[in-house]
Amino acid sequence: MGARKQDGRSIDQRVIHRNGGQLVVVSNRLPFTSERTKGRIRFKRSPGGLVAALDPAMARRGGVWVGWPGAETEDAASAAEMMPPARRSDKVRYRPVPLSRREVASYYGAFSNRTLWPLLHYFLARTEIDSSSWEVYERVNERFAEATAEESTDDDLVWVHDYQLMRLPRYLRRMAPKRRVAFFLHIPFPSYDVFRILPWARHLMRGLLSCDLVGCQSQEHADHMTSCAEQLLGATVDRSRGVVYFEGKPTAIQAHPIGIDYSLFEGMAQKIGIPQVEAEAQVEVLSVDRMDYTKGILERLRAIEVFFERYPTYRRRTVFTQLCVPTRTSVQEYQDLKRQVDEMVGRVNGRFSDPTWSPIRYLFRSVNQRELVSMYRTARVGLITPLRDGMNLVAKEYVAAQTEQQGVLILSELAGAAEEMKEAVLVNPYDVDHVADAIHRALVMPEAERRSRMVALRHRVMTRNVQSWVQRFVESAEAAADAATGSRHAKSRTDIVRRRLQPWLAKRQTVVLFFDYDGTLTPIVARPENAVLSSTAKRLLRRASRTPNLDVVIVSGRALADVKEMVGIPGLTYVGNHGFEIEGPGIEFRHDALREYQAEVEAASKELRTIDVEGLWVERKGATVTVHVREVAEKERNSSERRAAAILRRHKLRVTTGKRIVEGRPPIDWNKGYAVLHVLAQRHGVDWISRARALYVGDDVTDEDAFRSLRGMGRSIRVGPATQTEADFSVPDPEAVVELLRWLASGAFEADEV
Ligand code: ADQ
Repeated sequence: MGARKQDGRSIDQRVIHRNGGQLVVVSNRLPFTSERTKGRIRFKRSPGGLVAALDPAMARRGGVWVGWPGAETEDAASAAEMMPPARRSDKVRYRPVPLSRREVASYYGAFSNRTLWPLLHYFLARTEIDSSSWEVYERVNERFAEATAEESTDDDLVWVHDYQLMRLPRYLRRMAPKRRVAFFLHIPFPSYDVFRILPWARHLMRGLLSCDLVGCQSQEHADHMTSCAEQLLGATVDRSRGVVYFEGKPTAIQAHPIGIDYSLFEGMAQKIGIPQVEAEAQVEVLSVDRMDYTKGILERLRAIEVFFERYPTYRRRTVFTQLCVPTRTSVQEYQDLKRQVDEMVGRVNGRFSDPTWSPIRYLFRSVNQRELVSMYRTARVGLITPLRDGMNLVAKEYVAAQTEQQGVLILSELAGAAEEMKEAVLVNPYDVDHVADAIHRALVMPEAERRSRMVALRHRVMTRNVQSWVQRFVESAEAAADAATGSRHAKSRTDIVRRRLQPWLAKRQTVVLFFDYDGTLTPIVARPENAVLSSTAKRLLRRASRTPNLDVVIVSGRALADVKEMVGIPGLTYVGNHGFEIEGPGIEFRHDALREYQAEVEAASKELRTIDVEGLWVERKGATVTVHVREVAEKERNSSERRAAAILRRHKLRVTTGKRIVEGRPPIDWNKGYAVLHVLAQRHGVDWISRARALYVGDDVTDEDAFRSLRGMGRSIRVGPATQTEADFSVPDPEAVVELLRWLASGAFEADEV
């Protein structure tokens, strides 16, 4: 792509941001919509909150914007025609993604707007389930991903927007595994019980979890998304950090409430000045929405009707302005809604109007920003009552334009904005009686109360503006992308395990820690005698042995004497020979099989020593014997293992294979798991479970027996890549075990917080 990208872009269009890469925004719509009328192409600003928020931020920052130009086109060439001519001053370069008539109908009209939109807004009865539109959604998302892959490099940050493109990150990750990808959902994310209704819920979740960061409008939406990841895909969740691990990769899920360009709205409001305010004095209560059923327009009109019934003194003195911007006009539901709103306005006006006054002024059109601000400025009450909304920018714009701090904001508690705008008069939009009373309360609210509420609201909208939203989101996305690559991953795994264990460990007086030796406390090395404990691990084990209420047990396949010598710390309990020998304070145990099978093990060892293969050697360990093949040439290794196993079987020993070793032990039901339970009962009584917590850390297949024995009673950690294991948790390597040991030895798990 390099050449094309360099060729197609002049220097002033290549705007570099902090990390050397550029911001590549991807959204369904480009910020303008092209229309072909009478052979000429006209460009209009795209409606809606996403463009209202991002367009000014991108214009300042620069970058690339990938999206659909708005007209149905069958190929890339005609899509390019639908683009406005580039100006040298533009900091943003646009990459059009063409959509055919059928794609617009299925991907946009059907799956995005008749399946996802209603379901994510909790309008279950309006949700349509149709697998053919899902297939088109998939294909279009893949095409957007292709265009995005072409327009970006691994230094860039790709920022995907909204519900139309939830599958895009999955495709992009496949095409460009190292791309830094973040996603922002502008609309609500519902609870698990609602989201699971979608037959494609898991696919969509996988799409989101291909990102480094997913941002939501509120903490509530982020919490819902996190539990969906956990319940639908079995992802591991670290709630305190807001990170989900899926397919070995972390995704941060965070709340990033969107803001507005505060200074733009405030500046325009100041310029408009007082005389025009007086000219527009009739306007008292204002509502501004896209014409959408989620915005609660019908319920609001009903509340206005109730208001005039209950409070007749406001007749002739109060005017409600309902400004609606047309959207999705090709979708049937939206045509139906428009008809219902028209009828309802007609009915209420017909009922209350007199020759000089009508209660509702209804405008169904887009107005320019100056007109809009002028209306915000003069309205005594901003009546914003969506039935469900991701955020709702109108509420924030109204507040920003209230430079005289005279107005009152009535806001639906079901809008994301309510999480931040607590000083508004909050209402349940379905409760029309309550809304009618709230309008009355707003109109009679004393000036002092109006001012103090408005000052607090304005301050928050000013500080949490769209510029700081972009900045914070981009920084968080970069941090999340860094965390997803490299060593920080291992550290965060250990942290997760710590955080999950802490409350559990803290519930009992005593904690019994079982550590396997080779591969757990030390890295695996070619010869067992070289597997020496690091000085840090040794120091920490010594410290753990002195920590009150900690009981440390070392469990090994080595002979008891051998493991005791390797660790060399007195006062610990040592389990050798896979559990056949145990020694520690108050325990002296040798399994009977040691004596019974001694002769067989001896004979097998002798025969094994006759295998003449370079690098193979035999270790005799009391009741067991181990054949080491790590140093055998690769091509001979498998056949040597097979020969050793055959000899052991001939001597009626049970064979286990581990990391380049073959072991023979007495064929009886005894293993590390039984030994662990024996130690617990001996040291802490058969009812140990009421007094002690048992935690086992191991890396080997023979440790799986211990994981199994402790299931439901204790906890276990597998060291190494998360393969098939019975363990509850996994950490990557012995270094991570040392980190855990550092924490455990300090006794810190007794504290409330890690
Ligand atoms: P929307 O559902 O489009 O956005 P909203 O946040 O209210 O909702 O934004 C609407 C925008 O359109 C505002 O900037 C408003 O000024 C403008 N607008 C509305 N009517 C207009 C008219 N008649 N003329 C001109 N402009 C008009 C989605 C989510 C929201 C979320 C935003 C941003 O549904 O919950 O707040 O994205 O993330």
